[in-house]
Amino acid sequence: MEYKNIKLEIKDAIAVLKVSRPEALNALNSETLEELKRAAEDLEKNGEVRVVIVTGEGDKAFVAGADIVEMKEMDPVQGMEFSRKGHEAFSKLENMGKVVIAAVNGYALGGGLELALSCDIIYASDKARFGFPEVTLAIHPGFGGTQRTPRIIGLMKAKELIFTGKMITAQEAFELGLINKVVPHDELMKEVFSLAERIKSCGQIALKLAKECLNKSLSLSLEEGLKLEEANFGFCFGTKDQKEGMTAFVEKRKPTFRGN
Ligand code: DAK
Repeated sequence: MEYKNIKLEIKDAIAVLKVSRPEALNALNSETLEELKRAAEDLEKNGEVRVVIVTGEGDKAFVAGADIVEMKEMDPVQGMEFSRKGHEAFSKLENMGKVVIAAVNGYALGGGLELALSCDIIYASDKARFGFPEVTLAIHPGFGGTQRTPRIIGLMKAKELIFTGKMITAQEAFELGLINKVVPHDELMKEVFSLAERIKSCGQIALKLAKECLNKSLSLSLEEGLKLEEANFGFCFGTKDQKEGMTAFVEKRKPTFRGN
């Protein structure tokens, strides 16, 4: 599959999806958003892929936001259309039936932070910087930032980040609960691959169903969420992997999961 602004590499069931517009610090223009959506759809369908890693090209930026040059002349209708494209791409990643890890290698600002927040787990380099600078441009986050951030770190902390547009370090982002882990810059990809390998070795259907339960936990009532958990838990027992996992435990050997 051909892409202009992203690079996609798949090896040993792990896909690395890299946003690649280094001349603009990987800023997201409409074309890149469309490519991200298409890549997420392709990865969902690709039976070879078990875990996806999202990162940015180069040493400086994960994604430095939505493309300001493209946004500059937009009218309200074009602004809404641009926002919709971002929502479609990021929701595909968020709801993909595979675990998606963000490897934040530098600036994750505005749309870049929103991209990371649509991933399941965020590991960041100690050089990474996070923030929502939108209000300094007289707009507000438009790719899910106003909705996902309070769900992840709480309303008050989300308001402070979004109302000030301030940039924070990876350590501060970790302390806010915005990201999972900070690692030395040169070790980021090694750490992320090690995490991906661990997740890759687990039951794929169980991971997919757990992700559905966890994502929906934020919008369902507890009662509805527990019903979904019952159904998905039950579903696991119809898979060959569940039999293999428990048989391997009893036989004191490593399981071999086949994703069925
Ligand atoms: N868009 C376009 N180009 C960008 C860019 C961006 N977001 N960020 C950087 N670049 C370009 C720079 O213009 C520069 O290009 P040249 O001058 O070389 O041609 C090149 O990348 C290198 O950047 P700098 O020279 O500025 O590099 P520095 O190291 O000095 O600074 C920086 C790095 C990340 C601090 C700085 O580049 C910066 O402040 N960038 C902008 C960050 C930003 O404000 N990002 C948030 C964008 S707002 C919505 C939909 C979406 C959104 C909102 C609403 N609706 C439709 C409602 C989302 C909005 C955003 O994400």
